[in-house]
Amino acid sequence: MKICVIGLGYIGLPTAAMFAASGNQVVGVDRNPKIVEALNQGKITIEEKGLDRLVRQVVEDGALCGSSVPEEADAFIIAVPTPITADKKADMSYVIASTENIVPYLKAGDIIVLESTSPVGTVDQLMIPILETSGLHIGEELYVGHSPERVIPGQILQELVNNSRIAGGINPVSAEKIALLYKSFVKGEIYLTDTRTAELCKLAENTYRDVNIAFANELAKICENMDVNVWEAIALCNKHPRVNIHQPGPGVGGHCIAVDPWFIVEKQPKTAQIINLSRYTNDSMPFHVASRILNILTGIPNPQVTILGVTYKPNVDDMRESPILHLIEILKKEGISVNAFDPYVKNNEGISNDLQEAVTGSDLLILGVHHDQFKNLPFAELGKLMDHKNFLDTRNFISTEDAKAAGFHCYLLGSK
Ligand code: SAJ
Repeated sequence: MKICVIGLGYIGLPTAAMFAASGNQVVGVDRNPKIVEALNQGKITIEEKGLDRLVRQVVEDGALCGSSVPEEADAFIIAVPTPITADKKADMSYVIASTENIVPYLKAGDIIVLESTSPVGTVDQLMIPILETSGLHIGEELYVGHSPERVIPGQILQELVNNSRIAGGINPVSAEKIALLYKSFVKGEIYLTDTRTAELCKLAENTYRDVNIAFANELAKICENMDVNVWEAIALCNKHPRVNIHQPGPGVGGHCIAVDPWFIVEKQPKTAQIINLSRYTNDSMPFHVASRILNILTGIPNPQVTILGVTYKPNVDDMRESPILHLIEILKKEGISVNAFDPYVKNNEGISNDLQEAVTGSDLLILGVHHDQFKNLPFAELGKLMDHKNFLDTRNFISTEDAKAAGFHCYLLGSK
């Protein structure tokens, strides 16, 4: 099959490479010429385990190439961003533009799949009217639907193949055609449904996690007030066979969990109460951590802190919607001087790759993200470089024995 993948980001590029590696002829389309140029040289512009090798291979084999415009194909996959506006509404402009851009290249028999996470009704209310301008009959000549991915950054290639996924069609035959298309590389089960259900499922999956994390974060605040260690309490609760409380932390980041629940709230503002409150609860966490920090720094003139880890989750270089970036902003507004250190974030002004330099003169070390390499921090050595030896762990990641032995005062989010 010839497949045109529109959008070569975190999802589009790996998906394009997978289709190409499984016997299809794939054109990856992106409006960013740098991404297209790099792809045509077999190079990638994002970091994802194993992706560089796979892309190099399929480009060398002639199975994948980049282009700035779509081409005629048997299937079109739209994997463009659906960001959120300042007033928490889905910005569908990229989906609209991509749908319009493929219309001139459509022919009878083509399959069109929206992969981008989108509000319920996007396929039937937003895309179908545009696709109808092709003059082709929707559901009979054009097979249209939504098949959202379920992959976790850092394990995208493996999860693309092994996870089950949903194929939602505008009619049953569309769902079947979409499922067959993805079966070229998906080994997991593919479940057929309609487009609206598929759209809702994707949003509900990430909202499930957001709501559960909000519950954990609320428990963390409660425990701080009640002299209970939330981490110990959650671990013990989770021994119950039907309880699975998530982990508290400095907030929720990433391009999915911190965004998708708003797509439900936008459409159902009066009904989506728990979802709405959970978003606010998780967004409140950087402020909560900042208030703990201000308390710890009480009495220290011109305080300086060092934050270890700024990405939105551990062991990746991705800073999208990172709550730590938000925390840094809040602290700076409070007049605190902030150094940030992250071994994953390269060539970024303001984020150091030199731990010693980042802690020198600091009054407080804050663990923001639990990258594996932070497990054994050299507290004795770091303490010598600091003005005051304070340590705040927002992830319950570090056993504080070494820190305490080196003279640090240790604090933990979710504990007094
Ligand atoms: N987090 C917590 N406590 C937890 C778990 C996570 O505070 O117990 C925070 C993390 O620190 C991070 C954020 O939540 O800031 C999100 O991280 P994540 O690893 O949970 O999720 P994402 O955004 O990387 O990927 C999610 C996944 N969705 C679910 O697990 C339901 C993934 O499967 C989706 O494909 C992806 O969103 C997506 O693209 O929608």
